[in-house]
Amino acid sequence: MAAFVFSVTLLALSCVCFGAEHHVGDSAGWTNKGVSYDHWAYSKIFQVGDTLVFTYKKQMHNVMQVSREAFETCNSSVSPIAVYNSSSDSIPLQTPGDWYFICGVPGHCQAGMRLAIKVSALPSHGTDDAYMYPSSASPVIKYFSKLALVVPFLLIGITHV
Ligand SMILES: [Cu+2]
Repeated sequence: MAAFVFSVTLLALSCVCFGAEHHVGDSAGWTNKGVSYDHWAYSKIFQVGDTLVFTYKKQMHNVMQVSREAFETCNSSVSPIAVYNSSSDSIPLQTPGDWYFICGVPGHCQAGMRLAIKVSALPSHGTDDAYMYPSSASPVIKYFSKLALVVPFLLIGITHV
């Protein structure tokens, strides 16, 4: 029972303290086979603390984090901010603002392997509600978020009596 409650607590905490994982291109991954990454990103909300996961065949692609200019011109010869080539790259989004990624293999950026996202700030270590939740969150969401945090601790207290 205690183990169950503990895992529920971890789940509840992970929802608040750790960001979402975004798998770029969903099941298609990072590819030059006709995925629109504009379209993929359009429906997503990216926040500080989230992680981008790029999955692809190592021999065929890579991931370069680049400047806006390099993104717009598909110029991979401008020194990139970061280069990833593990075939499964988890990139933590640590700062708010615009992030740009391209594939550095010649022709691939032009073929659509380019991703621009906007990361919004969401400080995750505050204790005040105003810092933990975006001001747009409804009171109901705030209430249940709080409940999700408090209830498992109450349960732990009960099971340990
Ligand atoms: Cu590529």
